[in-house]
Amino acid sequence: MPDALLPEPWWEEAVVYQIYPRSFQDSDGDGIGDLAGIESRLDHLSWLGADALWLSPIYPSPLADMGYDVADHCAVAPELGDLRGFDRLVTSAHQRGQRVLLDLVPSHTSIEHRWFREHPEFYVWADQPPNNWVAAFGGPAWTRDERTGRFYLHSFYPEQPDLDWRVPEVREAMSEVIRFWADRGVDGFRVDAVQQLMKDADLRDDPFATTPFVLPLGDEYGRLDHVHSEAGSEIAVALEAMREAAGGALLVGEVYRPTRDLGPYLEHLDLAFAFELLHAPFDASRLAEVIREGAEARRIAWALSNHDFPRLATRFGEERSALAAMLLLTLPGTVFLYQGDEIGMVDGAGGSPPFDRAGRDPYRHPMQWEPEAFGGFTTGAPWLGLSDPLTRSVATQRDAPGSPLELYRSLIALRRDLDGPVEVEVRGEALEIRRGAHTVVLNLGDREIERPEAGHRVLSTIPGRGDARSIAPREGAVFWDS
Ligand code: TEU
Repeated sequence: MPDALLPEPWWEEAVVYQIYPRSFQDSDGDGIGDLAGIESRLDHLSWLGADALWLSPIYPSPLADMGYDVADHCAVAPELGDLRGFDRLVTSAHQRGQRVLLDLVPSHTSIEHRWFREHPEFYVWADQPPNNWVAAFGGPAWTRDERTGRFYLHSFYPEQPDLDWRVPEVREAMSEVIRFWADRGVDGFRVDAVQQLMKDADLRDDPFATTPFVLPLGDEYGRLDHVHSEAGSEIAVALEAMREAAGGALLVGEVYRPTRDLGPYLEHLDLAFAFELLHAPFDASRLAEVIREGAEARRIAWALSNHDFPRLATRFGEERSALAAMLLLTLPGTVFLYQGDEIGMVDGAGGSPPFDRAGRDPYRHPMQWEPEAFGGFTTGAPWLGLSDPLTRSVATQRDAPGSPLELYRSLIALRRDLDGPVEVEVRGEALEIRRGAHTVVLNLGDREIERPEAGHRVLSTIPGRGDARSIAPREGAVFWDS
């Protein structure tokens, strides 16, 4: 069927809300967020206008990588709930018209997964480390297994051995996982670390990097140019298997590569994140460049933050975060929001000792619902202390003009009226985004600038601007040429 005759997939213009399950809402007072807690907060997503939710991993895990070390792909971690609770959550979300995405972690398992003991042939082994590859968070990518004396490959922590996707039984096992959840009504998957699925068949050394990678990497990882340890040319073999198992369910890839490299992934995945936007400095020319490139690549999932990187409000400060929200939510295509960004949550202190060895606790603090000590997140002792619930919470920002929450909600509502492809232009320090009859002007500079002649202001990041004739320093405004 020609593309034009196909019905638009549900995710085409969707706003997907990322939930970090341990930190969203606790329902039983153990201090850890859980599925029943998430279910009890679904109305927040409806009120905000989100179309779908993505749950970071909910599976049993020894938590070496906070759930991205999966010990059983077809179960729920006991502290988060159980399969019946999961089914209830899916039903409740669907009743509200919300789609549910799970996090699929196909490139590695936990070292405690039964496959590692029962099916060593699912993993990549060598008698001695065969190359210079390093793990994403530092240290060698090969670790000696005490039982066999042989070395296994791990792209991340040593507790996360890499699966070998060249092995047909691995593809079949992971396809079964996909079918298991799709049969339970899941609408799609965010696919973790896709660039690490297929490596060089001959396990050749990575050369030293001569120029910095387009995206930030850990110091040690960034020293090498990952031409052999990542992005293997046979990626289609892995992605085809996933596509076949997923059928029409959404597959959105976390492909940590520059936008220009996404083509081969998008042949099988529906969407891939534009990490260049997430990491772009807040500078009009660079933003214009990454948006144009993403729009050209099509089928891009736009996001400005997630559980791996410093929070938006910490990176940009309050005023510029409002501009960033306006930018994100006026782009065409699928948009992902990370829980807490809608109330301007900032990085917290992290655990002591830290839960995550790579230092990512500060981006994973519990959601702040109420202006009270534990933020309405739990009645017990929170697993990770709250950051600043007395300063920022959903309850105090709801219906408060000028609050980040009100801005997010208005932007999502306005988003429904935006149509047409995106045209971006840089005007001095301002970025202008045109979508059909709407023009978005983000004044990133310190000087007042002229507003577009036609149309009137329908939304501003600064309350009380009415239809003022100029655009204030660091104001973002949307104009509608009716
Ligand atoms: O992240 C892996 C990933 O590809 C990058 O986002 C990573 O930050 C990059 O390689 C920088 O070196 C995913 C999850 O989002 C993360 O939380 C997990 O720790 C990781 O996979 C391993 O499963």
